[in-house]
Amino acid sequence: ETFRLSAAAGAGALKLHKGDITLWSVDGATDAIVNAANGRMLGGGGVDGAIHQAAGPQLVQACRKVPEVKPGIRCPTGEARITPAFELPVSRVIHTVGPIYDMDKQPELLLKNAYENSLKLAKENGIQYIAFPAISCGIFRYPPKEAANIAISTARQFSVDLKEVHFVLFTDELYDIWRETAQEMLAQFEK
Ligand code: AR6
Repeated sequence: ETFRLSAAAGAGALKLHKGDITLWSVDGATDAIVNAANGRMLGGGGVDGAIHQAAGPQLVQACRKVPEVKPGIRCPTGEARITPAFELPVSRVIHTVGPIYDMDKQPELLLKNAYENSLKLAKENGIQYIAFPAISCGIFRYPPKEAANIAISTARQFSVDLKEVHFVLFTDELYDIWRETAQEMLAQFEK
């Protein structure tokens, strides 16, 4: 399903899909998927595990080269880092770290920062098409409706920077929540 990110002519689009983000790509040159990583950036479960599996072992090698900002931490919560995508069909992977909902202070701000810093890094690297999973909505237990509000409102704020912002939702429940939230916040493209 496709929505307009703003009323302005030529503004970017928001597209929602259900499925596996490791299979997503638009052109293999100006596209990137976002990984819901952890601060160490050396892989994990959930979408992080799936992305590392699909990208192949070179991805963890590239992540190891990202400098640590404190011992063991390459990407603090709310920040983002970029690597090549290796065997994935996209050009780059943007790794971000969302908050652990019932543990981190100010989870709303940290989740907004994770989306915002991913979108800024995409722009700086010439990415025109980006796909996000539902950051923090799995192992990190963020309530999905609140997460959808933050995800879509932050995407809208950066709509001038990118041609398309996609969300690839892994479950029917998440897809329905994202669609409902987009319908509340955005106008739909004329069919
Ligand atoms: N494509 C799209 N979405 C997926 C996929 C996939 N292939 N696989 C899972 N999801 P999670 P988090 C969905 O747990 O909550 C890792 O261990 C999943 O259904 O992957 O940010 C990291 O290393 C959920 O809706 O990420 C961190 O330690 C969403 O992706 C920690 O988990 C996010 O769930 C991060 O936890």
